[in-house]
Amino acid sequence: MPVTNVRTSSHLDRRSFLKSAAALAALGVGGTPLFTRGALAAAPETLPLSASHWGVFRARVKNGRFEEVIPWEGDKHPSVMLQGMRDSIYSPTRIKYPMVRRAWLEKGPGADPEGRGTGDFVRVSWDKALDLVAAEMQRVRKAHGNTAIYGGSYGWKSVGKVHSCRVLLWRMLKLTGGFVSSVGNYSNAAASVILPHVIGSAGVVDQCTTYEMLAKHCKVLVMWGCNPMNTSNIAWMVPDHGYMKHLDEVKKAGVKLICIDPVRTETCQHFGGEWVAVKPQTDVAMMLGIAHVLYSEKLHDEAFLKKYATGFEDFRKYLVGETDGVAKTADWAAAICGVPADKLRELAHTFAKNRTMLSMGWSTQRQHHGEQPPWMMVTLAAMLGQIGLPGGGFAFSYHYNAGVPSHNSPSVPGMTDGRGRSLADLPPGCTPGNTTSYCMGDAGVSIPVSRIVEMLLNPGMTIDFNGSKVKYPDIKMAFWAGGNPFAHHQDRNEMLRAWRKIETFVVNDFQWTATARHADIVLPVTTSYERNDIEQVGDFALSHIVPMRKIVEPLFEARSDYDIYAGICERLGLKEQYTEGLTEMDWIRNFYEKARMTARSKGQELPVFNAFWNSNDALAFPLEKPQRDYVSYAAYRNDPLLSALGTPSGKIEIFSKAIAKMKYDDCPAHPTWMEPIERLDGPTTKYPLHIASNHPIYRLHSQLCGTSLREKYAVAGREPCWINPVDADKRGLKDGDVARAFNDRGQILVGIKISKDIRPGVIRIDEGGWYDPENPREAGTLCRYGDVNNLTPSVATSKLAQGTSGQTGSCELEKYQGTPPKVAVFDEPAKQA
Ligand code: PGD
Ligand code: PGD
Ligand code: 6MO
Repeated sequence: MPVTNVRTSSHLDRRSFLKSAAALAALGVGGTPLFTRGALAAAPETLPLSASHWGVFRARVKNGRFEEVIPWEGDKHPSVMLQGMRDSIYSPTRIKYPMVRRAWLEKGPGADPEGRGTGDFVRVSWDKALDLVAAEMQRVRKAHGNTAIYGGSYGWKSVGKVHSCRVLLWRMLKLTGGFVSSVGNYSNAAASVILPHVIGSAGVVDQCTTYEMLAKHCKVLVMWGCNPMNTSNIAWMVPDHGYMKHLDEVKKAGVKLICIDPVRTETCQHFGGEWVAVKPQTDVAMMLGIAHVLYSEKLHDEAFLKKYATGFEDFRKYLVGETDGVAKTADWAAAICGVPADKLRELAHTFAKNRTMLSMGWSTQRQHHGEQPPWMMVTLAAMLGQIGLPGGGFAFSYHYNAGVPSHNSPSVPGMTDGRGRSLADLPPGCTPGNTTSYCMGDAGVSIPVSRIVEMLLNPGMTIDFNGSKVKYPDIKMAFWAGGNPFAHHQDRNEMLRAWRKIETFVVNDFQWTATARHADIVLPVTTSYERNDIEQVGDFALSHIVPMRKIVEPLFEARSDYDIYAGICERLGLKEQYTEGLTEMDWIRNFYEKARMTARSKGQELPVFNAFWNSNDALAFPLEKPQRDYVSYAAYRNDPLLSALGTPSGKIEIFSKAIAKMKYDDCPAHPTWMEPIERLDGPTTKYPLHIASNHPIYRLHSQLCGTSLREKYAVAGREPCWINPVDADKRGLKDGDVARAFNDRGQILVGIKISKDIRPGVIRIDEGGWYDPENPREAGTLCRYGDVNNLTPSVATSKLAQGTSGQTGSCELEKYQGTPPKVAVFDEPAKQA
């Protein structure tokens, strides 16, 4: 295989790094030079290097066509998802031309909103499409103001510092007047709002104690709804997949793995871990049961709680039932969580007697009252008293590539939405640094991101949000780039009805997702393989800077988001301000040069831009001992005064006065078990099966659903539904059957996959399946492919975080009788003219 001999940072220890540094110094480069060895000899141009959410790769190109994906030599565990990438360029789901929904084009904004999703589009020229968008933005702003345009545009887009389409959209919307934006995310909204009250930081994207330290010191690693072997396959930037090697080191060291999860995960199976099949959404009760054992058997660390935490006494009263008359004993917990009381007692003893790391993923906080599980886990870890010790404590990001040590590298800046604009670009009357919403360019309104449907349905309504109030604006126009709300948002049918209130919906994408199909104006964009960019490798590893080289010329009439917004700005006389006169390559060079300056302040000398770019190779950075030996909260443990936490008390807050002051009925001032609206065997739950809508193994959400990768997992052409044999037998279901999953919110078809690796009473239908309505005009219609968000509720986690509860929800399942309808969402829309 004609590959460049790249030395990855994971192989570049300090000694060899210094050796290669010396070699480069001999070439006359000043400072500490940084380059992979192979980079000095230019790699063959026929294998351009680029990067994606699935990893760094090389592309074999023949006659202008991307023929083969070759995983990068530096990626020791390349993701199978890389093999789906190519198809997103060439599959029938590719959007070829600018399209406008016929009713909108002929009758104007707001016409026949029920017709969205019927696929009745008219092809228009780029000039016409951009004229229409620019004019519609002006019409809406003039008639209703900037707060009538929603541009929150949540989504995972593609990687790359320049073509960050969501930021590019904001840049355009700010420059042209302003818009309503969003705060938070669908991933970890509840945890990232509660944890600052508890530990003084968002926690969810904090580096964790390195795997190397776990291998040395940890005895018990608890994966609490946490499956790194699936979810660390991808990254927000570019995954390094270094976790796999490290996980194996932990396994080899003999660390005991306990997986508390309704699914026996890949991680659990790989480790030969112990599977504790908890009932979903009952983790807080389970943890309270364990906490009660610790407390009643005096296994908790009083000295730690006294020195490093506040509020244990208030929590203790709740734990033993002094406040509500219910002692949260192991027996009490077992009746709720389905794990026998003896097992809870055993877990309490195991945790207390061994160096234990409690590692939680994010599914448990994407649930009704999702603020409570992370808070309770910190409380449990505080009771165990091992926080800040090597191999002990709690963590919220092992499933997200953390634990892999961070390299010493500069950060590469990316496109901004215009906050840093120059004086000449500021609106009249503004000076730099003036942060009023007018000068900042937005409309001064941001909603918690998952409240979009509630906002559309309730203009003028005021909601609580983490101690503040948010008033919903009245939205007439929405613009989306880089996200798929018709996959990611909950309660699809409620959403469909709400969307009818929008007069104009513009979507930029390269594939006919359900979102694009429900748009009024569809603008075809380039994939990241059809443009140049730059990115960093490893969200935590930060091991390389990678040139993302264009692999093929844009197909059909696709344009980059950057060019599209520049075209809209041109129509409004703002093109120069938008582009600052810079081309794609100018921006890439600019961002690289800024990283080069930052590196200099670290005593590192990066190659000049042309050398970097033309090397067709990734630039590697060194790994140093302090990063390899990182132990989370060690600084706090060593000096709680000097390294005080960012909470009001400077300590871990088991009771939060700040939250107490908010007086929310759904988020009390200490971790509390509260019944969710629905749960398995819940007191008021109507449907018998809990739906785990996990993150897919062969997709990133909905990305790659429209590709040939589907052949690896689809069952009878539908999204798979994992079900325990006990539940399948009860319903007469067999492997490979098509079944209808339904509840009061919606109905979908799925393909049955019987597995003992899922707990009885729980089915698993992964999020991100493309929504394929049988009759798009009718809310509640059957989804033919299996978009699980037809079944999930849109209820917020609580007034505190207003996060999504996508992992809440229950349904029933029945064998589909007759011939199932054909799946149509992976073909081009029906009536393009
Ligand atoms: P993606 O499929 O990544 O999903 O939801 P998100 O909307 O992020 O969508 C990205 C879209 O951007 C794709 O349509 C892709 O084609 C497009 N795109 C990619 N690159 C570009 C580009 O350069 N330009 C433009 N214009 N478009 C581009 C994810 C969200 O789903 C998240 S993060 C989570 S954590 C949630 N998880 C769950 C869950 O656990 N359970 C349920 N029930 N629901 C969930 N939804 C949430
Ligand atoms: P999930 O798959 O939703 O992933 O990471 P997150 O950790 O949220 O859930 C993890 C585990 O929790 C699963 O094994 C599930 O069975 C278990 N679980 C579900 N409900 C419960 C419960 O009530 N209690 C307990 N104890 N366990 C439960 C999400 C993260 O993954 C995010 S936010 C994004 S945006 C990325 N998305 C993807 C992706 O789409 N595809 C892949 N391959 N990888 C991803 N990584 C990221
Ligand atoms: Mo997410």
